[in-house]
Amino acid sequence: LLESCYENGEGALASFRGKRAKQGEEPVILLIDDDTSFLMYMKEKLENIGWYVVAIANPEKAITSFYDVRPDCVVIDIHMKETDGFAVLEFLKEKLKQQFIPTMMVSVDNSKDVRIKSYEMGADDFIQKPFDLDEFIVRVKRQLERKRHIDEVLLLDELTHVYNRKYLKQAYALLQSEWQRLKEPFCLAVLDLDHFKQVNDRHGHLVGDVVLREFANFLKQGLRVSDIIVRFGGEEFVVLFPKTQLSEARDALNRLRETFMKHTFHEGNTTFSCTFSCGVVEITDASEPLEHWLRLADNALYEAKENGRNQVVS
Ligand code: GH3
Ligand code: MG
Ligand code: MG
Ligand code: MG
Repeated sequence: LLESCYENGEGALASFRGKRAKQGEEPVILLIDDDTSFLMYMKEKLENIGWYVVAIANPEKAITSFYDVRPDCVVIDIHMKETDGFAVLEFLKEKLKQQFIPTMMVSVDNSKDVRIKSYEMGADDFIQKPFDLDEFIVRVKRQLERKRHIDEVLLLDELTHVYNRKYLKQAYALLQSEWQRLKEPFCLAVLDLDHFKQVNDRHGHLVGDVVLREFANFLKQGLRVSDIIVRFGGEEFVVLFPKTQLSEARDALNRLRETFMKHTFHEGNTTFSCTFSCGVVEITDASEPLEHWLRLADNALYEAKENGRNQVVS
């Protein structure tokens, strides 16, 4: 039974989803190898050090589950029964263009040709089987560090450390492909600080920056780990709410709005507060481009501003 779980990937994915919902921050390693006893061994060892491991023996299943897993590193066996590891790497190439996910090839064949081909095809590392577990771990760790660094440089907003617009595109693409399978609604909100120009004019640009940072932290604390927070530009933020209906998103945003308006900022002897307005839409058809939904959310935001600000319009 265990073997068949690994074989078709279903069991591995189901338990993974359960765990991911609880935690969320630990690195996720996708192991693709036709040797199920090797997978079981590796899964146990790597989970002992706190990584999430999705171990899949069927390369095709591994490819189709790629978007669910959202791995931080992919380890691919080269010699497998049906598809070889290079074919898997080739297939992942397109997906890996959109986001950086390090790949590590493993093989009993340590010939120069196999090593060269691995690197030529874009693999980030190659390790011969059987390997020393400590060495394997340190080499995967190194790849995870590279990913974290690259993501930070490319995908995080410098001032607020939430995601930037580039990441929004990636995240929407991922949710699009999930939507194609499950047709589950999700939501998108545009949030804009009210009269933010006045904050800058009265208290200076640096205080304005502090407000932006605190607002971003507010969003992080008040929303789910799975919600995707983006600084879209200036004092405008976008939030994607996966697996969320409109009423839930609206409630969450209103809760946030009420706590944020009560928050006071201190500058010298003066204290002040700040509010935001928000437009939120439910994405009922993710085959539409991101821009379509941004436009609709923007219209709702405009309405919120027109109606007196400090409100959520859907
Ligand atoms: P509204 O309620 O209609 O949204 O009014 P507003 O004043 O917030 O809107 P407006 O678009 O007129 O002004 C946005 C201001 O945000 C102007 C700009 O100086 C400020 N801003 C944009 N980016 C930054 C930033 O990175 N730091 C600081 N301190 N201010 C910024
Ligand atoms: Mg093999
Ligand atoms: Mg504004
Ligand atoms: Mg604005």
